[in-house]
Amino acid sequence: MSVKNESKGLFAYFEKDPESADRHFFGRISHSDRRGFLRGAGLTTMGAMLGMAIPYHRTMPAGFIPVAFANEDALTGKDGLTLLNDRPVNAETPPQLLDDPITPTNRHFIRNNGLPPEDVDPTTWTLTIDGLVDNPMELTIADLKSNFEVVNMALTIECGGNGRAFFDPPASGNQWTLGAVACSEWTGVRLKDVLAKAGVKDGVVYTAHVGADTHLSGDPGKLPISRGVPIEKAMTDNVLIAFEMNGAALHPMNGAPLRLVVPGWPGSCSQKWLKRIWLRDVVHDGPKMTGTSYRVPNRPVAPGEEVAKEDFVIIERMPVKSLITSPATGAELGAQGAEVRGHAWSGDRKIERVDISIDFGATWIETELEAPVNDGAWQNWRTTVNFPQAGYYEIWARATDDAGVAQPFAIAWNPKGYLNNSMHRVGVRIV
Ligand SMILES: Nc1nc2c(c(=O)[nH]1)N[C@H]1C(S)=C(S)[C@@H](COP(=O)(O)O)O[C@H]1N2
Ligand SMILES: [Mo]
Repeated sequence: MSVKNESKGLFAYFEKDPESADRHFFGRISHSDRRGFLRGAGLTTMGAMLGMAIPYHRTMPAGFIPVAFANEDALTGKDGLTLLNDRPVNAETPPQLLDDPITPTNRHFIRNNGLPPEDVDPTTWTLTIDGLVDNPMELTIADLKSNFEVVNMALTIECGGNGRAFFDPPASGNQWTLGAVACSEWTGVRLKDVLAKAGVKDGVVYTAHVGADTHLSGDPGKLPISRGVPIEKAMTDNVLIAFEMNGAALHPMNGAPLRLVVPGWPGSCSQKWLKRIWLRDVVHDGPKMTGTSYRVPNRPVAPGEEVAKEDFVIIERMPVKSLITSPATGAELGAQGAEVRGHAWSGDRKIERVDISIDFGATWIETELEAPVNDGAWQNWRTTVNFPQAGYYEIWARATDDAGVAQPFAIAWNPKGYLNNSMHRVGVRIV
């Protein structure tokens, strides 16, 4: 079923394919001989959405959707996201809905490679730390909270494929435009503190992350995705094992009850529904670590060029980029005093300046740029613009980081459509 660029009502979605809708939104499994009943996490999710328990849930049929949700969007608990794919669920946020300095949970994009787990009870959830450690550990969320310092940090997560939709020739995969990026506030413990307690043995080079989601095939022996990071990255101060998002429980689609957050690196490093971190003496080779996944050619290539597999390298930091969150494309504005604002980020570097242009790049206006609230958070910028006369204008934004690297105008094409950091352009009418 193709649902690209369509935001569907929950009812429409359930009418079309009630069983898969059930599975995706509430984790309910129906069997051919027996109607499945909502239980565990699915029931918790539905209850949370209703704001109360459902006493007669046992007699609620499969594919049933409470009438109280009549006006809910297909993406429950999310507001205004565009659904790019429904199996697995992938949804991005339009730029103008990313206007907040810190991204609210209902505006955080969703990128799933498989089917989210059904049982996400935070009281029984455990995280295993094993592999090349002195003391393998199995920790509950309560253990994490009581044995390690709990920190709050605003951290940017961007999918490696954000911007893929603009590639020509096109690259296969989710056709993300601009909105597979967010900067929420996460509460958790530092990965480095947990690894230090476990005791990192000599010879460790990489982490390996395992989540509780199911492969699309349903095969319990297959992981949908398992990535890792070099141990040096894992031991930095802003890599968190998070159990809260914006001061509340994680959203089920954003990894409840526990996830990694590795800011500035491809979102795929930030394992959701986190169950295990395994330390290895080789570069991790789990699903979506090998081949051409989250990799780019080791040299610039021409659009459409074939690249040998051995010439692909693992993506580490994400490139310098900015987003204009106000005004939105299509806005009608007065000529005087229009505020232009947005965010900028650059892997694990800081942004030094953000400039905008209203004359197709001929001249640039430096904006007021804020410092990040902490290391790993995007930076907010704004300025006020006066337009000389009525008409159509484009506002372009160009961020420059502290290594002096600025965003390009054109996309550096690569076969899998990663790392598109070309400038964001917004078209406005001055009336
Ligand atoms: N277990 C698990 N973790 C995962 C994924 C997944 O499919 N399964 N997707 C990854 C990818 S590719 C991205 S971009 C981020 C997105 O995080 P979000 O869905 O909370 O926005 O989660 C990452 N963590
Ligand atoms: Mo991603």
